[in-house]
Amino acid sequence: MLLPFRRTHLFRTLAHTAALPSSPAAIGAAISPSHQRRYHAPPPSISTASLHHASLLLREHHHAPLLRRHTTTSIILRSAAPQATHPPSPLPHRPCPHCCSSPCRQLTSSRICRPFTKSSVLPPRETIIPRVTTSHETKLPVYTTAPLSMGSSPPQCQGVKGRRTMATYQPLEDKVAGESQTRGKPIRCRAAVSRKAGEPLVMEEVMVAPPMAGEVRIRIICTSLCHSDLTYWKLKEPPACFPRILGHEAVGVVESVGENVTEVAEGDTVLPIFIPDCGECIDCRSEKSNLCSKFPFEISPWLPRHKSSRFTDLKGEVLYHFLNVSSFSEYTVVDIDNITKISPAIPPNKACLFSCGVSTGVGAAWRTANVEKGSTVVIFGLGAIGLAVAEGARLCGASRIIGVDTNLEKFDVAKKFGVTEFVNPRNCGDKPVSQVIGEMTDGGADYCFECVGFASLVQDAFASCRKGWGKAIMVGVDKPGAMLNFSSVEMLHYGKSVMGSIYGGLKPKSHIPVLLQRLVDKELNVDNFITHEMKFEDINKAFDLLAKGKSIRCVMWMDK
Ligand code: CXF
Ligand code: ZN
Repeated sequence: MLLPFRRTHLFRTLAHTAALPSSPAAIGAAISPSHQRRYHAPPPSISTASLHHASLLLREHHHAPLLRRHTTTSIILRSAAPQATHPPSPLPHRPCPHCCSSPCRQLTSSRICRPFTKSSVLPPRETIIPRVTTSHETKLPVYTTAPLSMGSSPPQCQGVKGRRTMATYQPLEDKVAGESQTRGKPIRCRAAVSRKAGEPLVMEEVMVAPPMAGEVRIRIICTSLCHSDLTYWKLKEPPACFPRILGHEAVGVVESVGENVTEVAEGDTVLPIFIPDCGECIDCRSEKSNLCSKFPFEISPWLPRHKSSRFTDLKGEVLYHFLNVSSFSEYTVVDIDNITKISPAIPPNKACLFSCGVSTGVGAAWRTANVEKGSTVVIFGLGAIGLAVAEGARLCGASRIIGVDTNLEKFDVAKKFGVTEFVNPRNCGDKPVSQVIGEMTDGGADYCFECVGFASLVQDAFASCRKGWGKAIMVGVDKPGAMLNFSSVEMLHYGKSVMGSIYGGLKPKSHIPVLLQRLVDKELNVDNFITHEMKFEDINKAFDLLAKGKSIRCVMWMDK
């Protein structure tokens, strides 16, 4: 075995059988009507799309061979020097009576939230995190309460104001002054237009109309490439449509706002985020959901509020929007419900990652799964999303983070994100990977994340969970129409859960400021996600790198 990391434990899995279910033959039985009544379960086969609340395509293509089982001896390697050292804690996972049980306004350094210091830097899921209010004098977010102080850094109730540790990105402010001159007028700018499925994007000039009521026009500073862009670039059938301006991970500056927009002002730094957060509907008001029902999320060619496009090419032909963002353009228009104001102090190349990938993975561990301190986590697929789940699990204080991937090179990278142990399904002999995980964890993991986008892997994740409380969380997105099959008996008898997670279960306007504060405090590390940075005009190179599995995130700068 040529593996580039030290090993303290190298052990062969034994021939004894673990109690976990994993046989493909056991999978496929229909869920009985009585089960449906009991668990409010969907009909016999559960649509993966319904678990994600959308028919979407996201496939980590370079993971395609994941989980093929081969006949060589199963070898499990445990990394000797895990990045994250989180001793298991017997402490219950509940709010600290001093400062977390209700929104805290007055934290001082003497009132530290003890249960979450050191080993868990994210607040427990049940902590109420209010939406951020903004101060137009300072143009910086000011938090109404302080959920940000439960880490190892000193508590701070007053948001990011006055404690910026990173230099403000100056070019944003230089340009802001002139931008009001374009208010109310169409803007002619460069965009990378996807004109035909799978063909190189065309860098061309386009017209971006002024924002309509409830919308915001943004000058993009940085945009990065996510697998969903690749998926919808390649897809030939609906919901794909062309010509389209793809891109949904970005950061920018508000150029102008439409009628009735008061939440942001010209010059504010913002993240456009594909998930809306209106703050008013029953779902936005509930802590249990991030699925706004005012503008239910869909893969639409239009902006959500007026169901129309703000883009045309120079011949007057309409260009379609993508995921409510369309950031592969120097300017774009986004609904205010899809905008989160952030501090201009956050370096843009890092900030843009929070529009999708990093937040999706970290949120899946924090908000969807609610990983507790001392937990054992398994991540199927060590691409960008899987690595972000690892980072989230580490922040939540997980003790063991087991990465499953067929690509050995991923293991070396994954160590930097806190993955402590690795399983290569190709080396599991004739044992199903769930059996190997069952043996490693003495009965199954607490949380198993599927981050590739294969329905069959969700079943493996489910089978790798501990009976009684294990949760399998779907983060990867399989093709539309893909179905999940679970044994009715196993589902009934084992007491496990399967959960869908879109945007990591995060409510953008409440939770992104929490994550960004972790970034500022250097608790959340995103440096290792950025494998490439380039000029916007080199966007086709970025597509190529991601398609070949050579990048985690390519960040493109508009003005470099
Ligand atoms: C996807 C998740 C499903 C909807 C489209 C976007 N996430 C990230 O790219
Ligand atoms: Zn994405």
